[in-house]
Amino acid sequence: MSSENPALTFYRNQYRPPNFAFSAVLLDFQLNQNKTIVSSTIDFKRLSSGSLHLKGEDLEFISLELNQAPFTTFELTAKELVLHGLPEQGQLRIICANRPAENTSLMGLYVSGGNFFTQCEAEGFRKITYFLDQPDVLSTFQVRLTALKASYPVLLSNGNLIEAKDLDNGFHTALWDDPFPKPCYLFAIVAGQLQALEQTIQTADGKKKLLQVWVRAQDLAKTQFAMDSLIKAIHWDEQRFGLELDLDRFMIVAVGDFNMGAMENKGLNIFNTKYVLADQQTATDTDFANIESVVGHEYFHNWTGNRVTCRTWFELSLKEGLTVFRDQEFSADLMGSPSGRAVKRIEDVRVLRQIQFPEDAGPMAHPIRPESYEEINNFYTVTIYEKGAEIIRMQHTLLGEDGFQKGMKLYFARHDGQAVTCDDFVAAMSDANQMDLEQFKNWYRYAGTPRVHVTQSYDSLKQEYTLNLRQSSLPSPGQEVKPNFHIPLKTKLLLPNEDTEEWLIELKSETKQLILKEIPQKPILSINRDFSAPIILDFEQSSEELYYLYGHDDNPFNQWEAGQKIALQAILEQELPSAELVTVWENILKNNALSPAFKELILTLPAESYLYEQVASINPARIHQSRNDFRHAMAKSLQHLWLDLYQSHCTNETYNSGPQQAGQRSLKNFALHMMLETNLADGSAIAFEQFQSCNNMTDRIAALNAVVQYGAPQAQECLDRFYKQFEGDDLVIDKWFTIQALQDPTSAKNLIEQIRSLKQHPAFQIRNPNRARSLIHAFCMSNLAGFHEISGAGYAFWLENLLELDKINPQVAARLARAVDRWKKCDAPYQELMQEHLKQAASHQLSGDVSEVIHKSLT
Ligand code: B3K
Ligand code: ZN
Repeated sequence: MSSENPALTFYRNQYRPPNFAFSAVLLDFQLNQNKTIVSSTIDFKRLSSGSLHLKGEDLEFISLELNQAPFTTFELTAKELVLHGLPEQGQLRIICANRPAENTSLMGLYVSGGNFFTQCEAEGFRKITYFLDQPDVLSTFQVRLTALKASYPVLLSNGNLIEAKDLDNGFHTALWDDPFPKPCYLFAIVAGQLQALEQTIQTADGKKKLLQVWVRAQDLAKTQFAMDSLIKAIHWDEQRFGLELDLDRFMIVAVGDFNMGAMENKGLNIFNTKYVLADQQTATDTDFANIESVVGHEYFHNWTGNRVTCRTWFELSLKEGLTVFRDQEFSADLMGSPSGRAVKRIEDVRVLRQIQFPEDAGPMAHPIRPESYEEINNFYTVTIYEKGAEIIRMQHTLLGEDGFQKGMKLYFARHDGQAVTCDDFVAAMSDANQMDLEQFKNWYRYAGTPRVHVTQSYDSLKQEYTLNLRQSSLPSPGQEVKPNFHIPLKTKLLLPNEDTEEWLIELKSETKQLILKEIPQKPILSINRDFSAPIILDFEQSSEELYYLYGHDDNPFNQWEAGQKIALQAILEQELPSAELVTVWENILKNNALSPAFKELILTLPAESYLYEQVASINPARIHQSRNDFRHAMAKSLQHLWLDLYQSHCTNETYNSGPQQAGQRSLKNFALHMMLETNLADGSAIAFEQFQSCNNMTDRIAALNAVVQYGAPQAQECLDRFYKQFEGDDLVIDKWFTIQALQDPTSAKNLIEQIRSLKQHPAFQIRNPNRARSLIHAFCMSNLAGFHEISGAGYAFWLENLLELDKINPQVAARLARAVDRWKKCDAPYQELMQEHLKQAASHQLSGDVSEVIHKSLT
């Protein structure tokens, strides 16, 4: 059954090209927090008949002129300014006003920390001025900013600064020019009290480029890592993709109030402070890695997104899937070794399976190129991004690096400066390589995770090995039956004492049988190596074979995967680790050829959200308990190793966040947690000591987390000291809230009451998205056992906060709305309780963002 409300829904097949082109736009801003006046001068040309429909939201209309004379044949509604009877070409001048200080949605022009910022993707430009706010309208922009100099000394926009001067009575003005035609979603301005870290670099063609990272003065000391990441990204894109920076100046600006991670505005990227500011005292190794990857991601958009953009928002994965693939490859290359690359791959697949697989099986499931949406902001999802990246990765696997790069060259040769579709991308890949990718495009059209069922047999007399593959798919919303997918499976038959080759199986029909001859002994199948296809593998491999793979697979991803399967089966059967498993763990931990980072991943158990996907009906408390029991038994069975592991991975080296040191710290801190898990007498004392004496945030937060999670006697003292030490440092105080939001409900007393009182803490600011997410979203979406409390108290907390947030910021609220979307898959009484709370939500006046999620969840 489809859950669409046709009155509110936009459909991909209803696309019509715009009937006007806007060649050049001049925007003039008189910046004032209470009321900013925007005057927009647009050179237009008619492309086809009809009136011109300009979008506009929350604007005060002031005046309209055509060719410098008043224009009166227009209609004004709450969402549109419609101009009738326009000539073939001419110039429009529209003056309107908006109210930045009142804008809590953080879309359009808003104020954060006294400075002005904008966010236009996807449809925020219409909150700044009336415009053809859609990505297939490309114009050159000139932007004049005028403001009081003392309050707003810095005035930034896209492109090059061509004029800056002082005016009378304390005002000043700046004029910016962006030579590249762009859609309005890539427009940005920033104005206020900011300072920049600057560096000039030379690109491969010998040109000098000015790079700047703009932040508040007090944050300047935390910008070097972001700058270094930007420089690495620029060089990497030149070397691996042959793509150069096309502007003389490239700026990153950090803002504390931001709906998502960052935004790729042309030449003026705006970032959540979380993905810019870092030093060893305040940022963890993971924070550093995320900064590197997000800085890379936004920079890579300059080609994949900005130079070639999307024709409509249905094509969002054209730029997002491709750019995530590029940032994943950037981070993997920077890991500097094949084992580092495998660690990165495992981390990416974990995210996919923990977050995207549930989405793909739930009521919000959608293809990476959706056919319809109500609110486009709800489609900035792990499906569009992370599954989108997997679909690019599969093309890379099918074509190889050289073939893929040939496809990219053709894509840019054909489409530079255009707004195009996913079909155009696949056509470039296909044409450059003479490979038929027609069936492959089903990955763009259908939602849901395909399953591949595997059976095998071996005939020792004939020395023949037979492999049978069968693909199948479950229905998704609006898609009952699905065709076959083109599935690339990297495969190898492992034969003890023999070298064998990996090859690629392309499963295109429903079933496929492979008969391999001259196989001297029963092989062990290693399939979907490196997770070459984003599928669920249905393969009942014997435990003997799994253990062999766990011990010997030369593909580190599949080695890790075998261990995950063994643990997963045991946890779901409510069993404890077998003696055999403990021996494998010991061997892995003692194997010096394996990196600490890899060992830590090997020991990390499958996440609860992934376990949820493996059962027919979810009992959150039971899954939590059996996972905890398994972890406890693991800690006990290896307890003779933890202290030594801890000590041998402590380092005196000068801190850096690179993969070697970060891996050592992650394994060391894992061992620390295991010491507390087993109640080893000195575990909490060691944690306390580490908390006090460590020189970096990774170790400090790990120690704090350990004492809090295990309810050690020092927990409250550590929390208090941590708060005092970092009071006023927003990003660190976010961590302080999150640690408490993620406490294990089986050991924390009255967890929901604790969360409620944290909401009353003076440092809690619901209007700040990072802070709201650090407590509310963290509890409802990442503390599954705490949230799914059997009385339904977690759901009541969810509902209150959903309604409160929706009034302030619909996008932040709509993310939270997703917390109960898998209600149908849960046992009683969880299911009924969640449904009841969803119905209650639906009975309120909701934003379009939240309403879409709630109604689709209920269908
Ligand atoms: N393109 C932006 C996301 C905008 C989200 C709008 N709701 C960041 C990124 O993917 O790089
Ligand atoms: Zn992106």
